[in-house]
Amino acid sequence: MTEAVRYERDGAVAVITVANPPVNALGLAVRQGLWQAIDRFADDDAAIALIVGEGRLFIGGADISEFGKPPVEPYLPDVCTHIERSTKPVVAAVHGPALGGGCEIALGAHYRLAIKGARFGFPEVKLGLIPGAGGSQRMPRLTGVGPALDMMPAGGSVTTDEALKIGLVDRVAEGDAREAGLVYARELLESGAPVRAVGTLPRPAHDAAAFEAARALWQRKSRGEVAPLRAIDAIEAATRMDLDEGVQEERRIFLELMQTPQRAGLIHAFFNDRKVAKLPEIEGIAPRALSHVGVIGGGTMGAGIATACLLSGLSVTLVERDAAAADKARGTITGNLDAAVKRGKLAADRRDATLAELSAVTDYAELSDCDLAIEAVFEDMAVKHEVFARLDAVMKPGAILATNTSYLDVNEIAAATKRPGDVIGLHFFSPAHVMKLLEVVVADATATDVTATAFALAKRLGKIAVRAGVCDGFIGNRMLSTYRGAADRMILEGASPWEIDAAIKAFGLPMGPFEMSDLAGLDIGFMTRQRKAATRDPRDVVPTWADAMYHEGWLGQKTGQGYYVHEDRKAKPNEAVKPLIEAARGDRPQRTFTQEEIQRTYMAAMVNEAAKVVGEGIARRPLDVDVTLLYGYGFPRWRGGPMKWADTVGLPALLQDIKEWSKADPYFWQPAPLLEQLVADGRCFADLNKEAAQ
Ligand code: 3H9
Repeated sequence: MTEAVRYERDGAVAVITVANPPVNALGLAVRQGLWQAIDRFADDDAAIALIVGEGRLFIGGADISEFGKPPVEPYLPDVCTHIERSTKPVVAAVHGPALGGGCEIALGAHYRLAIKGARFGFPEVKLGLIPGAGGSQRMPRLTGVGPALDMMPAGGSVTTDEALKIGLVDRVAEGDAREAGLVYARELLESGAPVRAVGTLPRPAHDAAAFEAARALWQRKSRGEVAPLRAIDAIEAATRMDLDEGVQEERRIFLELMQTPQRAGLIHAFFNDRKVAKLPEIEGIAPRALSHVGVIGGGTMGAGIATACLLSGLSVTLVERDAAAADKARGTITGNLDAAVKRGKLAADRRDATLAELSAVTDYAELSDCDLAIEAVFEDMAVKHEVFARLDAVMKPGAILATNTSYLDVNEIAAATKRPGDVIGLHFFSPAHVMKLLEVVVADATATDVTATAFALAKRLGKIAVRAGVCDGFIGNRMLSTYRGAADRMILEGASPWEIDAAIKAFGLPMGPFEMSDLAGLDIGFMTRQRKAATRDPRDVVPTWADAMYHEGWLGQKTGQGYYVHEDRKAKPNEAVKPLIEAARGDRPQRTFTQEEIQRTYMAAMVNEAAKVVGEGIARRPLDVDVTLLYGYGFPRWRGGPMKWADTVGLPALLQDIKEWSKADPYFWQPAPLLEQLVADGRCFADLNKEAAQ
């Protein structure tokens, strides 16, 4: 037996314990251990076996860190079959999550007991895969194809009660998995319960309409992602094939998906979600205590931040300039909380108590008790200075003063206080109670425990925090302004906004840059251009047609027209924009763009700016850029992020394109020094991520 699996006897019951912290993943040692345990069970006189997981969960699935490497025997599908073919009954007692391979081990057993609070799920598609150890074949045999079609293409899970209802488990119990499992196993023994292999159950009925509906749904929803549709194929195989053949077909699809860049991108994203908060500078640093948060400004952003804090159990004092504005902010937050109840994010019976934790006031003095204040007022340095001076005067010693600015210099804001060490940027994304990203902008003087507190706050709010340094736009908005610039240049050269939007959506983003302008409001871009006008390099390109649209009052969705005419929730290209673009193009030579050229130009601009962001230390690692774009800008997760995409297409080819384009536009297409360095050294962004982890 390996150390990762223990075998012991409790009377007639052989207890097989998977003990592979932190999540009992089914790595080689566990697979070997389970195989040997089943052999030992066959050889000794125990009458029934019980499989349990040690620690806080049953089994978190296959060992993801082994993916991409050559598989080593015993393979997981064979382990599950080995369990199922035991000639004496095997029971699985599941507590906490049983995910992917974990669920498949339970399905290999003959009886399944769920401890209240357990969850059964198949998250494989979130890793670009499908269940690969018989799950797509055994679950439909137990539950019919409907529940499998609901769960597997979505990467979803069910609670114990739901699992019982659909027949995935036989019984639900409370308490300790081992104890409850022993009781159940003994009961089965006493009743003479036979071996009952799921794999020998008849094939599930083929419900053509259900498959058609599932395919239509996932063709629409998956936006280029292949795994959800392949999961449906695997489930369908269960209706046509016997178990062994079906398991082989499932394995074939699984191994095929294992070779795809989508699988690599999604697994890159999975590990980055966890690595992004691992920063040497805050390791072992205790965060400051947080229970009461002040929010300054009750507009969309301030109200969203207040909502996010309330939803995570913090008390909030929101300051507005007068009673009417404070009332309005309270109204917005109340609406947000009601929407959270509807979306199942807040229990209906917690709604009033949550709202009671909010006070909307007009006097800064009421912030004196707050542990943290987050400013979300107008983006103007003079206004920020005034707010921070007032905060400095009223906040208690040790309190953190944060700004939600999306581009202003946090060092300059900190200078308005006598405690720059307590000042940090917390850049939320709108709507702040929904969007997952939080850019933590660490200024020159920010104390490390303030940074640690920002990361702890993000975790509490259920957000993903990325560390950023100070520069105009930090990581995300700085990159946005560059790739947006590439789109504007393509327009001047002959592409239409609608072609660009279509190409970017085909790449996998939910929206193109011009749809985004319409959503955000064209006034936002106009203001940014105004702000930058004084310092703009004369070689830079200004989208004069967008200025003209602003002056026409075409601000996008809120005025009914922008790049699109918005009517009845439908958007169609706004033909009236064409003459404005023609005027801006003047007598520039025009050309056509293929979708691929548009995507490559846009992406090259994004990656080149990102390489500057990393090279200057604004982002610590390429993975910080990837996480920022995934969670704040809708970058398709299955591509892993722009840096992962760049590694996949190859940095030398990308640099070559940039150098080629720089002949015509040397100002915009300045290759990032880091990109040139990596190409010269024959390295890639993944190498930088690895070095940072050492
Ligand atoms: C599969 O099963 C395929 C099969 O169908 C067929 C195969 C042939 N492997 O998330 P946490 C690490 S596909 C390796 O912070 P939590 C994680 O990186 C798999 N490592 O904990 C982290 O490491 P570190 C299907 C894993 O309590 C540490 O464990 N399964 C794995 O918040 C703690 O993780 C999944 O997709 C793994 N499977 O949440 C489940 N899982 O400390 C993926 C975690 O170095 N996992 N790690 O940063 C999860 O959803 C959550 O981790 C879980 C625990 C809910 C289990």
